[in-house]
Amino acid sequence: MNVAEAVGKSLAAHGVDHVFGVVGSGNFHVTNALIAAGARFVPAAHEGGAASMADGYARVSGRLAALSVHQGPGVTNALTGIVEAAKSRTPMVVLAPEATSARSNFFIDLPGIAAAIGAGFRRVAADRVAADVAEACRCAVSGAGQTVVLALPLDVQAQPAGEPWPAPGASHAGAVPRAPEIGALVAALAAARRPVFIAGRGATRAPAQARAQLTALAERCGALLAVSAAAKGLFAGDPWYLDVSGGFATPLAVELIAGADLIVAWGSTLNMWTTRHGRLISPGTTVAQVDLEASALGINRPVDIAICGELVEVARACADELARSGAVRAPGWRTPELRARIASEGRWRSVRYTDLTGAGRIDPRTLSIALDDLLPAERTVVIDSGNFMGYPSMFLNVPDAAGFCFTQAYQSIGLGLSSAIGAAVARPERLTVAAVGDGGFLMSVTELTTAARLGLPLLIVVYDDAAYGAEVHHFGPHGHALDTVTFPDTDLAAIAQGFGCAGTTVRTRDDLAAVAGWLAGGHDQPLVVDAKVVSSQPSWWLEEAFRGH
Ligand SMILES: Cc1ncc(C[n+]2csc(CCOP(=O)(O)OP(=O)(O)O)c2C)c(N)n1
Ligand SMILES: [Mg+2]
Repeated sequence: MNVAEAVGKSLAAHGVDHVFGVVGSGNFHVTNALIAAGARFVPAAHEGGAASMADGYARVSGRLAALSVHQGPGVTNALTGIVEAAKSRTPMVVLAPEATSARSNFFIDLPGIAAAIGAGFRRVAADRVAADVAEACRCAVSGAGQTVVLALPLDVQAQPAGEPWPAPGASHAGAVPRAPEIGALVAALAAARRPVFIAGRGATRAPAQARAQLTALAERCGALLAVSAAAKGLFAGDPWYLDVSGGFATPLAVELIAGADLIVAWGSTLNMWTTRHGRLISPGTTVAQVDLEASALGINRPVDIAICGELVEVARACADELARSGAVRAPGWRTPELRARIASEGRWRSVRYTDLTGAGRIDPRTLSIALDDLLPAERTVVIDSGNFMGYPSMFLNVPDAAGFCFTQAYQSIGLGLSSAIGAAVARPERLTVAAVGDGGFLMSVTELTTAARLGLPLLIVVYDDAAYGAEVHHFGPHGHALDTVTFPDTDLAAIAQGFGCAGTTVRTRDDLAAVAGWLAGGHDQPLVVDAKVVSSQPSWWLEEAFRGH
């Protein structure tokens, strides 16, 4: 067996069952070896698409994903998607062939690139292939997760794999952390009258366990439940769930979070998005943070109680300790009145607004609410970046944390469509809904060919304002010329049909009958909805975004 074959076989043995990519000479053999070992290869049109597909697949399936690209330009084409994955700590291995001679046209400084984007790096050697692959996989899946570039030097790939296969002792087990000191948090939980839990991306690594332990602890101490946008859906269906804290928070969530006397962040760093630049947390509120990584503690704001530990274990230990102490406590603010308020005011669709639909354009709120009514509850919602992004994030319900894929760690537009394709591959039994802007859509439109070829149950909703709306709303009020950020109207439904997808244009609520028909028809062909949206209003979440630049 040569090195390329051994790498593929070894990755499959570590649980890689899907590999996304574009095949060239440098990754031909390793990709085929993965397929021969049982993995499914999903070919993309462009490496940038493949990277986001692998990222979306890993996020939604909770499994280790692989990306396979050609050396040099294959790697650089994929970079933006890899950066998003790396910043989000997506467990992903990038199979990156490496031209080792600087005289090769394909040469790039691969370790330098990995270092520059915050990805892990490992180079396979012929005499220790299985151990190198095991180490890359271990780094990818352990702790908070990591995106790892696995360099496959071209001259090494063809050599015989010198090591017996599989390597003895290869294991995924990470170091067992010491039980953290939880006394201060238990005391704060026992004393609090209006606690709020905010769960973040760290809680989505093991969402079922995190939900179970956090809701049990919240019930014991009368806490309300919120999430950062990255963990939207984690507590779906719980009567004390306030949905997202931050830019997308409902007025009721804002009121209650600001009224908390204790906020506990579980796997959330309480960044500027989650706290509206700190304004959501009132002065005098005790703030606690639980995180697997010591470096994350207090990174965005000072915290009164910092605990480095696995949040499921910490929550369980806190609940045990509160039970042991036998403290009988008042329900805090878990009263029937507040429960009724959360039921009636806790979702954006119950907040009144003036419907601006007219003159051939639909109000994006009306569009989103109508879609929420129309689409099956079992859905995966994937969001691209742009001015539009709050509408689907706020108005589309999701069934659980895996039902929401928010690729915003790098704030890139153009990743949403491919992330959605990966999500749909991960959960084909659920309808996947990609919500994108027209700018982001056109940036990634080439992957419609992949969506059509795979016959995915995928609804692509384009919030089409014929502009880079984010820039229009940011610069327009200052009187700047906007020619560089507005486009002529484009018939996106016709473009979709050209790729072999279904396509329809929506200008009014009634036009959504085409979506209902597509849903009823079994939807084995993706549908692109070109929703010509009203764009007269800037979004408040966008203003938050520009404050963070
Ligand atoms: C790759 C990339 N290029 C440019 C930007 C800057 N940018 C942020 S939002 C935006 C406009 C996006 O337009 P569209 O997808 O139509 O969404 P809209 O803002 O109109 O709702 C741009 C260009 C970015 N974030 N990422
Ligand atoms: Mg736009």
